[in-house]
Amino acid sequence: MKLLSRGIRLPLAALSGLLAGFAALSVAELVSAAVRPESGPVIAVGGAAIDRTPAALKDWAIRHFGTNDKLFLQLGILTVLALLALVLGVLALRFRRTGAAGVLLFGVVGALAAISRPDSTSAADALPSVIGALAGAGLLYLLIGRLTAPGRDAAGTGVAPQGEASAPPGGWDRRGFVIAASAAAAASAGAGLLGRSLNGSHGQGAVASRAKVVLPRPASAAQPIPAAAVLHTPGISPFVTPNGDFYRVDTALVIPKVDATTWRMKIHGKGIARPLTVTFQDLLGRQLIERDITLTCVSNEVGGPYVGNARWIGVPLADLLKEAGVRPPSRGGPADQLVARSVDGMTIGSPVEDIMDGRDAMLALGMNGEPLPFVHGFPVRMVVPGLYGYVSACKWLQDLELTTFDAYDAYWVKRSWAKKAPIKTESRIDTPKPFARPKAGTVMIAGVAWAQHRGIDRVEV
Ligand SMILES: Nc1nc2c(c(=O)[nH]1)N[C@H]1C(S)=C(S)[C@@H](COP(=O)(O)O)O[C@H]1N2
Ligand SMILES: [Mo]
Repeated sequence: MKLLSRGIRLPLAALSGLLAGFAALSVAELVSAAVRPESGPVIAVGGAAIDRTPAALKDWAIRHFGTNDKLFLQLGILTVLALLALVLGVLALRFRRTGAAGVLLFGVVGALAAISRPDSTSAADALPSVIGALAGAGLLYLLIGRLTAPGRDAAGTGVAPQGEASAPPGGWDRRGFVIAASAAAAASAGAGLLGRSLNGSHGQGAVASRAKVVLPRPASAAQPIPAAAVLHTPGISPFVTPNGDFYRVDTALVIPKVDATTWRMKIHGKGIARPLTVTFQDLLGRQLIERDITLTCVSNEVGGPYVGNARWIGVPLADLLKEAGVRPPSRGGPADQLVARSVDGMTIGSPVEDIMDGRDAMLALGMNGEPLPFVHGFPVRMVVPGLYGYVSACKWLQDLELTTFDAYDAYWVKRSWAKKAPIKTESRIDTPKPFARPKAGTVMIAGVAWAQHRGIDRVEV
C-alpha cells in the first residue's frame, strides 16, 4: 500500500504539471479571444520563432512541410511545452513554490513575445500569457498540495523517505487530488474549447465585408489566353491556377481578417509632398486592369509547387504613385525603394524603377474572378510581374512608404536575402511525374514555363 502510494506520486506530479500547462494554455486561449487571437502565447512565441528562424531552416521547413510548416511549428511548440510541464510537475513535488514559479516564468516569456510582435499595438497582448500562467501556477500549487497533504505525510517534504515504515498508507489526499485534477481538466477543456471557437469565428466583420464586394468590370481586360498555351495533355497543370490550388507562403500563424469597409492605406515617404490615403471604395472606383500574372516564391525548388498563375484585377500601381507625386529614380526621383507594410507587420521592398517601368504592377483586389481570398491577402495586396514574392507581393496591405534601399532593409533582407530579386526564367515538367515508370513507347512530356514579363518563345527538353 505504501509502496503504491509513493510510486504513484511521481507520475501524478508529472500529470499535475501537464494539467497546469493545459490549464494555462486553455485560459490563455480564452483570454486571447477577448484581446485578439494573435495575442495567445503559442501564436506569439511561434511568430517570434518564425522571425528568428535562419533562412536556411525556413527554406527547409517550406520544402518539407509546405503549407503545413506552421502546423508542425505549433505542434513542436506544444510538444516542448508538454515536456517542460512534466518536468515542472516533478520538480514541484519537491519544491512546490519553485515549480509554480516555473509556470509563471513561461507566462513572462509568452507575454514578452506577445508585446514585441510587430503587429502588437497594446500591452493588453500580454494578458493571455499572464492570466493563463497565473491559472496554471495556481493549479500546480494546489494539486501538488494534495499530493503532499500536510500532516499526513511523514516527511513533510512531499517525498516519503526510502523505507520509512511510519509513513501512513496513502499519506496524501487522494480524494482531494482526484477531485481537483478532474475539475481542473474539465474546466480547462471548457475554457480552451470556448476560446478556440471564439477565436475561430473572429473577423466576422471582415468576412461580411468580403461577401459584399462586387468587382467592377476592368477598364482594361486581360488578353485572351492564346490557344497554343492551353494543352490538353493529361497531367499538365492548367494555365490559370484555381484559387483553391494556389500555393501559399507567408509568416502568418493567424490569417489576418481585415474589414474592407474600414480599410485604408497611406502612400507616403521620400519625395511625396502630400501623402495620399486611399480606401477600398476609392480603389474599386478607379480604372482597373485585369492581367494574367505568375507569382512565384524564391524558395521554390526546380520542379517545385510554389508557383501559380492567376487572373488578377487591380489598380495600376504606377498611376497611383504618379498621382502621389512619385518619380522613378531614372527621372530624378529621390526614392528607389517602395516598402509595403502589411497588417501583420511584414515588410516587403520593391524597386520603384521596376514598378514604374511600364509593367503591370498593381494593387490587386481580385483573383480569378473573386475578391482576394483571405489567405491571399484580402482586401488588397501587391502583385508585380517579374519579381519574386518576397520583394513584391505583400498581402494584407496596410501602408506604402517611399524610401531608399540604403536607408531601409525589409523583413527578408534583414535575414540576409537579396534586396532585389527578379524572377528567373524557369520551367517545370508536370508529366511524367518524378519517379513515374511510363510504359515503353512514345511518352508525352509536358509542363509549364514562365519568364515574366519577358515571355517564353520555346522550351527545349
Ligand atoms: N503579409 C505578407 N505578405 C507576403 C508574405 C508574408 O509572409 N506576409 N510572403 C510573401 C512571399 S515570400 C510570397 S512567395 C508570396 C506568396 O503569395 P501567396 O501566398 O498568395 O501565394 O507572398 C508574399 N507576401
Ligand atoms: Mo516567397
